Amino acid sequence: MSRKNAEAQFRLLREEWGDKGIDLDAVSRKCMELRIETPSWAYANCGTRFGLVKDPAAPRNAYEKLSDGAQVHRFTGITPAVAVHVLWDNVPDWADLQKHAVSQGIRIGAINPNLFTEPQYKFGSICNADPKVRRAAVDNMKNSVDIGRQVGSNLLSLWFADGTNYPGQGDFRRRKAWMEQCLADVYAHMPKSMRMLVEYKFFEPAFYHTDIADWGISTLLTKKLGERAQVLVDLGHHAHATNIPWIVSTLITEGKLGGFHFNDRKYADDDLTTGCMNPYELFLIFNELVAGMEDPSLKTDFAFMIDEMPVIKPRIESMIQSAVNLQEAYAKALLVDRAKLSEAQDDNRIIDAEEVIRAAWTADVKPILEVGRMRKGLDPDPLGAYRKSGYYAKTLKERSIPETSRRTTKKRMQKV
Ligand code: AFD
Ligand code: MN
Ligand code: MN
Repeated sequence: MSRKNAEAQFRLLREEWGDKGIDLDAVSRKCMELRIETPSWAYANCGTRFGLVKDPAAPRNAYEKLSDGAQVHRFTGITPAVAVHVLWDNVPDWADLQKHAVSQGIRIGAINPNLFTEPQYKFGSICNADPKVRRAAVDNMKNSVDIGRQVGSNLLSLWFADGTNYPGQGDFRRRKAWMEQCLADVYAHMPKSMRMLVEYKFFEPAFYHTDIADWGISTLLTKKLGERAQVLVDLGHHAHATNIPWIVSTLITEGKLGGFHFNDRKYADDDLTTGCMNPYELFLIFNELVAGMEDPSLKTDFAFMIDEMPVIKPRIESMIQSAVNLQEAYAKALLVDRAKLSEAQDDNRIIDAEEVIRAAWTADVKPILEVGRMRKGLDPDPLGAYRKSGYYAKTLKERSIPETSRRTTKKRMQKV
């Protein structure tokens, strides 16, 4: 839509929603105040267990991943941080990597230790029967805490693949005790400014049981650890038909909603573009978040992160899509007339209550976001603006140099 049309549409919408007591200028401003982290691993060559899908322009190291991540923020204005995965993004000097990130207009976000790739974790990390492996996992997490200190990141994001594939393989009670001990050890190592987010996942890679399988165990663990341990909700980590908006609302009331790994899925943990399959559920999640944020008695410092593997999509474009889909869900949730909703709920007027939700869900929020971007000096169409920037062609040329000379580049990069 042209800038002029966007502004004209916005004026009409502002009148319509103004009559309902909703300030569209504030909605537009809040949508540009969203802060979402994109994951470094989304930019790199990635794949499925059936093979790697290579993009000749894919970043070759953590520096280039952050440069790519910076493009998403450059055009959306709402993704100022990139989460790192310590094993996959390892660099000799993390402070130097942070300097590079800042030079690109972003910063390093959540620190993700890797507790599942190395062979030593074959039978688990913090639930491994071998105390030496549990020790290695704890040291790995403490190292991530120290990296967080170095780069000024206050988020330690933990996901464990620990579980078993067969009945009888593991002792559930002992595994839970080991887990609690290891996490308490790491929690004590964190500076007061840091939060630990404990992510659950109901299956995969373990196929009989997963030690941190659902929001219940994550809540039990984080309640025992303390205030600065909270639950991380990854949208792809639930059995089908789970009511995630209800989980989100329940965690908010307990002060235990630490944040999200946003993505979408058709079947399992597919890590597809956020909002591509079930945008209504995403909106209903944001409806609970906005209701929580509007309640002064609740602590609502949520860490919004994307966790996706855009295997067959151009990676930067896919991240821009996800960021925009999140922004749209948030804009719609801000349009919910909460007073009207609550009255209808109290009177059991089910259809009226649903119609309040649907009025927000069916609103065209594009002009609200476009005007929000223009007011920040951004192009109203982030995807189109990125495509016109020529960034992909530039990196394709720089990075897809023939194998022979690539070695020198790699050596040069290692000197960095
Ligand atoms: C995998 C896991 C989990 C974790 C992510 C990054 O399923 O979502 O957060 O890797 O470590 O997707
Ligand atoms: Mn995740
Ligand atoms: Mn996952």
